[in-house]
Amino acid sequence: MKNAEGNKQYLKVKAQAEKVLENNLYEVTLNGKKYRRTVPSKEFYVHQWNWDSATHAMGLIHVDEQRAYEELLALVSGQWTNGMIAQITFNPKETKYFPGPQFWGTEKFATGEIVTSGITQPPLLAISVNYLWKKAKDRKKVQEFVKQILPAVIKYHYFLKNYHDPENSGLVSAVHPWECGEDNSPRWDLPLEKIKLDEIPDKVKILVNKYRSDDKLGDASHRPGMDDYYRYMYLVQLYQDWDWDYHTIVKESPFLVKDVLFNSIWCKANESLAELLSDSGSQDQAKIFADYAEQTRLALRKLWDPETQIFTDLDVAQGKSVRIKENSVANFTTLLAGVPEDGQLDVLLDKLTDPAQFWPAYPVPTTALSDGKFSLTKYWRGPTWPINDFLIIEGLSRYRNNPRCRKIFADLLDKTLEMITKNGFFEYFDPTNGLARPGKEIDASLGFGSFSWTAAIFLYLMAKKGD
Ligand code: 2M8
Repeated sequence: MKNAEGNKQYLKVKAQAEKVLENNLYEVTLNGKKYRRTVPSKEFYVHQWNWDSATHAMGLIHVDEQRAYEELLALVSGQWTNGMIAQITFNPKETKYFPGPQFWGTEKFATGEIVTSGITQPPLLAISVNYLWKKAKDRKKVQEFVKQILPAVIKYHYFLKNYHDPENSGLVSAVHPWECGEDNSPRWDLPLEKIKLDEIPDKVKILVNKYRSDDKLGDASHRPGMDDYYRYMYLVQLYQDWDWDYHTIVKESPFLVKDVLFNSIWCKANESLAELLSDSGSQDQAKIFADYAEQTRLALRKLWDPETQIFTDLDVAQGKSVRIKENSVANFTTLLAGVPEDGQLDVLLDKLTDPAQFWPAYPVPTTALSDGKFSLTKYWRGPTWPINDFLIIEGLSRYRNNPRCRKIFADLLDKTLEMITKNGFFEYFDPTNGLARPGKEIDASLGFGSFSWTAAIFLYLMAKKGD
């Protein structure tokens, strides 16, 4: 959609995107202070999610700068004393989401009334703060905002480094599929299979059977299976039993992975933090995070598997180190961290633009179409997710001197905007036709509709197109 008519259409959809974010705003007073947060979707995800919020702010900065700041300040408001910023910051008035606050045993780590889950998510926060810093029009306000939020971001990065990479490998470990963000990706099949269902205590299964709610709201066949949920909640139970002590969790957990996507974001986030610190005149501190970034980039390069020609995740639970050889979208997120060089870059781009693998009508699917594990509808096992497109578009823009990257960047940007324009703000999409549900009317959605992530990414990409 490149003509004038198309541009008019985009502007209409832009206004709709703003409306989605407006409707998904909620206000809550905690510890005597008012917070404004954006929920991913009022249908199910009724709390604040970490990497969703970091993305929301990157869309909001183009429509309401103050709200973008408040979104991130609300996100860090529940930071634990060890520095952890959680996957979920709960809204105490909401009950429809499972697992809600009562299932985590995290009350004693709460900041007064601000209760969170016990794990984190891909650390997009510093990338988002740096983006706000660069884009805000009111320079005085953004300066105040950066000054206010920086200590929390620094503390969060030290948390990730010290507790999630205690061996100083450059790669942080994720302790839960929910921490990775792409929950039921085929990449976690192998590590999860090792948690045998008969090892999981009955009380965990009973709890899941009784309280699980996502499968009652949407189409259950699109969601992770019951066996996945038993394992997810078993891990939550184990970590509660270990009192959320991350030294123990990282040493003992049956699930521990070096996730390529998480670490690509980690690398870029450290670069972003270094830039922010350097712009604020803290050169010495900036160097620490620039070094973290470089260490991670080098470690990611070592994940290249010559046989499959993929940057592979590692299963590192309980002292082992096993490559996970899944042909997934995570491979391309390495662009964000400037990981692929020369020969690898061409292989990666060949894979990305191959219609039989990752370049159907509406790329980029989460799993290669040619892969036996590809599913058209099952959550993180096939569909196209705007967040992945966003990460890859950002990654490609890093290689803007390369003509091929420039071309793919422009194509993917247009295709993602078009997909959302044609269908609306769904959680994810059928990569083969861009519809929200194959063969059905659009209102029967893939995931939930009026999704903040998708709306924010639309706003972000519109701005990127104009850059
Ligand atoms: C999904 O994950 C949550 C658990 O965190 C769930 O399925 O209940 C994922 O898509 C995750 O990446 C996302 O942040 C969250 C909210 O949109 O939903």
